[in-house]
Amino acid sequence: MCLAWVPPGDGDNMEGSEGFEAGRPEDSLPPRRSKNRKAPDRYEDRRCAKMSPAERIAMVRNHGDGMVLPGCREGRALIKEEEEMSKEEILKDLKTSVETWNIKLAESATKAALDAKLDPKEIIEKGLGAGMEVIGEKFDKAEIYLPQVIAASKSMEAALKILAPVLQAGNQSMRGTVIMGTVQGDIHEIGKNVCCAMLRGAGYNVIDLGPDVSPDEFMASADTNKADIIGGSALMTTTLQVQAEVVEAVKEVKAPYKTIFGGAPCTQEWCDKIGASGYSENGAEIIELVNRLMKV
Ligand code: B12
Repeated sequence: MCLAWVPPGDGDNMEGSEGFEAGRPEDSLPPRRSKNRKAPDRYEDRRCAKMSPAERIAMVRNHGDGMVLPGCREGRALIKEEEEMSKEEILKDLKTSVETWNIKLAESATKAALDAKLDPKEIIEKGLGAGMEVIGEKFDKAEIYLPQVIAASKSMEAALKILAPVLQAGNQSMRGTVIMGTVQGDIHEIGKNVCCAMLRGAGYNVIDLGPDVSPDEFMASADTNKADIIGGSALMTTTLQVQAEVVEAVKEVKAPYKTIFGGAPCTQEWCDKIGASGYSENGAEIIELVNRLMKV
């Protein structure tokens, strides 16, 4: 009796299906049966090897992880590749949206990035932030002017608005309170907003005082909110000095607040010099910095 032929819906163990497909007479043992796998799946398995990459992707997508054939495994690899590609494309769109001050693209690319489960940190740093870097360079070379920079920052802000609730979700237990603001005389807010979003995402209660914040305003808010840390952003060499004044204000009344600073002209050396508690170069590192200061 030859048991080599297995009708669709009866055989299993489909790894290397050639024997199965050809129905070799020497395969005299009945194929192993599995109660877990449904007949139509096995039928699809056999078809898998003959499919185009696109068909394999569709097949694996329709069947989840139930597939075992090499052809279908390849389908999974193709899906991964496709996802990687679309991730790269989304990051590129995010960067382009800021670079070309396209608010609609910034919003749609941010939503697409969240749908594709990109890490908000990556969305900000590798996508939107990369676009803002280009804007900064072009502005420095006088290739673009203030109106374009304002337009670019509006795109960035529109995207950050979409990310804010996502960053805050799931972080009910607050790790500490941080007062953030851009120092007096300085209206640059984008970097400070990025830092606020990052810290909120990391579970901190962030009170954002906005731009142009005086040392007294920082102190008053820290007292009212029983803050742990005061963070001040300065984007201009002329406003850097206000960071030193914030440290002085804290020291003057021996307040327990730690002070952290950042912004393009700010450096670790400057922060050491003025006696600040910490410095971070970007929004990703600010989380580590604050965790360290809070001993989290
Ligand atoms: C966008 C921008 C603007 C926008 C700001 C829009 C807004 N809502 O914020 C607008 C068009 C309004 C603007 C106005 C002006 N700008 Co302007 N602007 C810029 C530009 C191009 C980009 C800044 C930016 O947003 N970067 C992107 C963010 C994500 O990066 P970031 O700010 O560095 O923040 C990161 C880190 O620094 C760090 N960080 C930031 N803050 C903090 C805080 C803490 C606590 C920590 C720990 C870390 C941290 O983390 C952030 C995230 O990664 C810079 C050029 C540049 N290369 O920086 C010039 C620049 C800062 N501007 C400049 C100038 C001169 C001006 C104006 C005076 C121009 C004018 N003639 O009116 C006015 C400022 C008026 C004022 N009183 O403030 C100069 C400053 C020169 C200097 N060294 O003093 C620069 C450097 C341009 C240049 N090369 O001349 N500007």
